[in-house]
Amino acid sequence: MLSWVYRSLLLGVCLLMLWAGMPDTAAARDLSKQPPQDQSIQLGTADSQLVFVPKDLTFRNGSLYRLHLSNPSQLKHYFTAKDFADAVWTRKLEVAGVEIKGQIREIELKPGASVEWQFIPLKSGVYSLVCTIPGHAEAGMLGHITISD
Ligand SMILES: [Cu+2]
Repeated sequence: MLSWVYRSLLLGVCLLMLWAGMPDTAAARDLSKQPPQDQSIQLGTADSQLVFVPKDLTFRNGSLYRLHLSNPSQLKHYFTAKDFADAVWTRKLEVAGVEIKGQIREIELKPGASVEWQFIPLKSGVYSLVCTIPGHAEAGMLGHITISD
């Protein structure tokens, strides 16, 4: 029969083993190290429709994403979602061999341009997306971005 001293010792050893296992767990919790999930959005269409395709995007809080933005149209467009931009941590924005790091507020895409935006959503909610070129939102260039728990 084990006395409480032995039981305490056993518990201590177990806790020590748990603690020894911690470095692995801590490394797995570095959210920026996870493989990115790909999603795409088009700003306008090749036949000049003033829409986002798709008009709604959904991301999961805490996951790393690589959002491919492209403009297949003949007009320039804006990806403006300021509240969404404030609700994510940007890992980088990559375009034609250039990486931009830091907070992103708004992205302008000229005809034929494309860019990759890597970010991790941090704050759940539904955010509005709009193209701020005069007349485009009125014509339907609007959408929503959802960050789910
Ligand atoms: Cu537009």
